[in-house]
Amino acid sequence: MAKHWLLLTLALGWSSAMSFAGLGSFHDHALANPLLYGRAVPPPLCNSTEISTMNMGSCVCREQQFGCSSPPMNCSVCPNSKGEFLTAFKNVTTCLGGCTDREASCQGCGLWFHSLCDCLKNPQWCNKTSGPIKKDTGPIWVLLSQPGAKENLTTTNERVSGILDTYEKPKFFDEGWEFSQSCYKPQEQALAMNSVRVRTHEQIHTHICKRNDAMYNFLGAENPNHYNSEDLTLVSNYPNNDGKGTDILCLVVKNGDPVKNFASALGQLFAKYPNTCQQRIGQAILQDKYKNTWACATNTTNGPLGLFCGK
Ligand SMILES: *[C@@H]1O[C@H](CO)[C@@H](O)[C@H](O)[C@H]1NC(C)=O
Ligand SMILES: *[C@@H]1O[C@H](CO)[C@@H](O)[C@H](O)[C@H]1NC(C)=O
Ligand SMILES: *[C@@H]1O[C@H](CO)[C@@H](O)[C@H](O)[C@H]1NC(C)=O
Ligand SMILES: *[C@@H]1O[C@H](CO)[C@@H](O)[C@H](O)[C@H]1NC(C)=O
Ligand SMILES: *[C@@H]1O[C@H](CO)[C@@H](O)[C@H](O)[C@H]1NC(C)=O
Ligand SMILES: *[C@H]1O[C@@H](CO)[C@H](O)[C@@H](O)[C@@H]1NC(C)=O
Repeated sequence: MAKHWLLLTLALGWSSAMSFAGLGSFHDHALANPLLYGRAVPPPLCNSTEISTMNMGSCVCREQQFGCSSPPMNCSVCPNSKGEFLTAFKNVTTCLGGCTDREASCQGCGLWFHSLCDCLKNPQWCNKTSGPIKKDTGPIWVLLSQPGAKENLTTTNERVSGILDTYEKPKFFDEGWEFSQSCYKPQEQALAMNSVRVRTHEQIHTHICKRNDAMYNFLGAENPNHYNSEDLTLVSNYPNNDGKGTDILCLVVKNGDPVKNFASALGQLFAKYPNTCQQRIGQAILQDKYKNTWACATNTTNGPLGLFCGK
């Protein structure tokens, strides 16, 4: 079957082959050719269930998509001081629950249907994982490091949109943050997970970025003894520099050890600040020059990347 598909693709070109499968407009010559008709059906595109179960032996991954064919969503963020819900525009058609098959042609699900799919299908691009890439086993964490990509990310085949999915069942997501810490270089990089408000992909992912030197210097000057390794504590010295008043709240782990409870700590933060705008919360990890590892939540308008990632 794979051979037939290759030959068909070579003979007709991709778009005709797609039409043949009924996925595009129909071409008469495909029907008229008895050799092709009813035989070489191209492999289907991987669906969400196949990706989340790593059951991908007979499907192919989508190319990158742009925009979204169905009307994109305005996802509600949180009420402003007048009680009006604000919205964040997304290239997806559902705001909660991760990527569904109906969103396969949406840019905001490209991380799931294209990047993660490619990674699971091509282990040479996906050679750092928290477990084997094997169908119907439990979910794993993976490092997405496609050759030529301008940034590496970590993600998982557990289908969840992002940060607010992590704290109610924190074990798996605490492990995800640990996995991410095994993928970055703390001497020069930081980790960051965007808020609901600013993220552009609706599949959980952590950015591995060059660290922000201003934050590196700022945290290096903080006294770690004013913090603990369990709870996110308000950094009272942090300048509210986006003009609207924003907070960062951190826990710290000493001696270069990994943070093991970052998703759990987010749940404790929400319990302590029940009125916080959850859709503005982002999370990030950065190690200072004394090898203290700072794990922080932010509620800045533009998310944590601008604060923890540099250029
Ligand atoms: C996903 O694809 C598999 C294999 O083609 C199919 O059996 C399954 O029904 C599909 N799932 C959905 C939800 O369409
Ligand atoms: C949505 O898709 C369009 C078209 O590719 C793109 O220009 C825009 O930046 C995307 N918006 C978001 C929020 O991802
Ligand atoms: C999203 O919001 C924009 C700007 O407020 C509006 O023009 C657009 O119609 C909205 N789209 C949907 C699908 O609600
Ligand atoms: C992992 O993938 C990279 C390319 O992304 C490659 O250079 C490297 O050799 C691979 N390592 C292993 C152990 O396969
Ligand atoms: C991504 O990760 C790979 C494998 O660890 C590494 O070789 C590559 O330099 C990284 N890319 C970036 C942009 O950091
Ligand atoms: C972060 O945002 C500012 C302003 O938008 C609020 O004043 C803070 O209360 C808020 N901090 C938390 C923890 O919710």
